[in-house]
Amino acid sequence: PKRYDPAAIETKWQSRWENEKTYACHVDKDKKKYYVLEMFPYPSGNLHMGHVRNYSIGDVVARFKRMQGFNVMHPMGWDAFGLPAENAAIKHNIHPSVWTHANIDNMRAQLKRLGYSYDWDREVATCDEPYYRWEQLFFLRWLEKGLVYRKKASQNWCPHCNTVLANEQVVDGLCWRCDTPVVQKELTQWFLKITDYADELLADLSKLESGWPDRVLSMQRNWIGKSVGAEITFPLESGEGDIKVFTTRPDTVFGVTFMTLAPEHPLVESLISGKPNEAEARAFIERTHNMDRIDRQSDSLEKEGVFTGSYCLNPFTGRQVPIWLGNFVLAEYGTGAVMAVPAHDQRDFDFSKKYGMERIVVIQPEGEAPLTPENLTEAYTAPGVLVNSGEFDGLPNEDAKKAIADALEASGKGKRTTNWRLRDWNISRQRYWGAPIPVVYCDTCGMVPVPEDQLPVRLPLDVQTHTDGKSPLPHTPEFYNCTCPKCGGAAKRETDTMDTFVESSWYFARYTDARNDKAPFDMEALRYWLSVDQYIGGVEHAILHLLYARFFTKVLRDLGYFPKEIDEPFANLLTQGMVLKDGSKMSKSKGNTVDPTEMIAKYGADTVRLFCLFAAPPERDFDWSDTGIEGASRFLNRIWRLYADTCEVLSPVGACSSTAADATTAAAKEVRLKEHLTVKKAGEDIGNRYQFNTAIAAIMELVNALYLAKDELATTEEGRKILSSAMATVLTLLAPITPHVCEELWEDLGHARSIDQEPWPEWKEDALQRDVLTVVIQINGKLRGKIEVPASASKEEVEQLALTEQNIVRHLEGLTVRKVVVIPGKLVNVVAN
Ligand code: ANZ
Ligand code: ZN
Repeated sequence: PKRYDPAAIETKWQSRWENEKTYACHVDKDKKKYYVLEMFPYPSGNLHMGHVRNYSIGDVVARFKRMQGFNVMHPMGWDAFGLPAENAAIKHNIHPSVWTHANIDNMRAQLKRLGYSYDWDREVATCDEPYYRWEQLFFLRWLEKGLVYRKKASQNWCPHCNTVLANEQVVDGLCWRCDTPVVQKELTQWFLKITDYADELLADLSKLESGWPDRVLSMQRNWIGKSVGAEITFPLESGEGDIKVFTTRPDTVFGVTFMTLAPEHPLVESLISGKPNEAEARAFIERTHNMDRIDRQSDSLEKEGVFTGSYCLNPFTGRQVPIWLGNFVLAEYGTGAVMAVPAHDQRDFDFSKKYGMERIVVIQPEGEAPLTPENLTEAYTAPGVLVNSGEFDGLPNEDAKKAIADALEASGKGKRTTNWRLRDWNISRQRYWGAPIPVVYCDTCGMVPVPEDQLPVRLPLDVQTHTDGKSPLPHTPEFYNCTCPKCGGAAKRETDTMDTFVESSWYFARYTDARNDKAPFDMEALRYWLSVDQYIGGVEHAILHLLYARFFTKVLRDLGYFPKEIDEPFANLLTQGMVLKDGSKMSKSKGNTVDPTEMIAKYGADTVRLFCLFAAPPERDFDWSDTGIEGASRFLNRIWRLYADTCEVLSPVGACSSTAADATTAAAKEVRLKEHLTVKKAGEDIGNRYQFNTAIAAIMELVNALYLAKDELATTEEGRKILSSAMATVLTLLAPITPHVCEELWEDLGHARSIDQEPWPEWKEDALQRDVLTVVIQINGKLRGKIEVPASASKEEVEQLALTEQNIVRHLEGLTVRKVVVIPGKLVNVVAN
């Protein structure tokens, strides 16, 4: 054939795949399905190398599984609502919709130019009404079930983006998008009751243990944050009311020397008012209130507090306990009040040191010098036996937890409880470019859901976008003015839109029947395709996106939209590493990005794909390197040349088609052995562990072996069979990785069928059998020589050959052989003295 011209070959095959809808898939109950999915991109404008790596990994899996005979679904779409579209609208005076769709068109073309085997008929864009309308339907169902509710709450607010941020969108006190310091603001918001599912979300992590990385599982576990303990009631000294605390350590209750309340605690006002340090307390409250909520949870927070002037009483001892306010106590966790035990809790210890509070040791380590308030240098948090604890003295503290909880329940002074770190999900955003929340507000009827037959509530496209970044919806009467569905009177639409994490929580299911305009899903399609067999994406989504998608799966199952048996969305998860440049993350601001389009223009898509897969195992970060991509390009050119050198003598046979009878010479045997070893290794490396890099390395070795043997093999009929088979194997194994060049050479060979239709090759046991084996010889455990023995040789024959080997004979001179151990095919150890 001609010179290797990647661009020409690649565009030829890409248009063929597109015209013939090669990768379209359909439910086929006679075939086993495989659903492989990469996290869909935000249409920011251009693909970056991280995308290319992510999708290249997914594409190898998809193509590999097809070759293994699975009915593969491999879809792609766009996570298309969100803030950057609005920011671009402001900056470039272009409508968010125009900007988004232009970006989608550009990025779709880029994906097609990379030759990914997507079923484009299933493409979805979440900003399009045929997609988000179903989300509004879900919202109505949530309202009916009480799964969504409105609540006034102090929210993280980004003054620059003019929106509420979820806790996880606040990074070190700054907005995750624009790095503006976040402030707190009281707002009425819509919340989804993810906490109703906390138990199941935690318990079902055990179903994912074999398919998800441990790291992600433990991040999810911590985020859900189950804490088992007790609630204890401390009556106020004034006799009016009480304070309830949540503690995981009821065993330390006799060691309480003060109480710490969140400054937002509802009792604070009555506790400080009229007290001598009221002014100081108020100043403290003001200061802490404006602090970032994430900072307040951080271990490195400088603990500060103020005395309220009021006291409560320890329910077990009657001891008077001063009530303080502390900046580290969170209003939304537990009861917003902490019983402080400075001898056994480090935060309380630090606090007591700073403000001079007493410490009482109530847990004593066994068999050690007694701890005293004076010799404590830090809180003692390890197990021990109770002291200074009345009737509970002498109990090991784990037993005391139970005994004290029992006593609390018997006396009515408290109870066992469980707390969760997980909070309900605030899904409302004061943004324009999102799915409208389908409710209206009527002066007479209050909040009224939009009736189902009036859905969708269309996001109006003819709006004036505001240069100050505010949502135009509350300023667009054509949108918000409406009639009340209940009473027919004038009403106003909700102008908040949904968090874009809502759209990405169910897209994987929509792909199963993406064009359905009667219902969000088709039950039969869901039953066939779900769960996703392999999900691939960045570890930055390890908590939120994955948790929300898991939550949605359970909710949609309970609402009857998903099959009952589906309770987890993603059976297997692969979190790929980053593509770095000179050891740091590629970013526009650092000016160290590598543009995939440029690389494709220079080397071709196959080379870019090959490099991304060869550079490192998928979970690991790797550095983009010019020599690396050059190397990948050289390898494909080398295959092309190998083919050009041999094509005259090659016949269009399948992989692993030569037989033992064809292997008449040593060189032929060696090539056939290598061919089958490579098939074995590549299959295992790709199939079991996604170790594409080592699979590729093995294929490279096979290519080297073919270069060495090709001239000799070309001279005989049998040799040509060996060569043809091995060449077919190289192309077949590489087809999922570099599909275009493999298709091209396959076609040039004269095959009628595309290489896509080839089954994944199978190695044969007989081909792995060597005629001659290399055996190493040790004398008293030291390596002294090597021999080649026929594979058929008996232990006795091997021993005989070993003892007559020159070097061995020399080393044994003057010694007596005591024992010879033969490990067939490997080693002979001679014991002599
Ligand atoms: C007394 C005690 C003694 C505690 C001791 C610990 C050790 P996790 O595991 O995270 O659930 N706490 C309770 N509510 C809090 C709030 N709103 N803000 C800050 N801290 C709070 O932690 C539970 C423990 O954190 C509770 O147990 C309480 O301190 C504190 F030797 O109670 B502990
Ligand atoms: Zn009304």
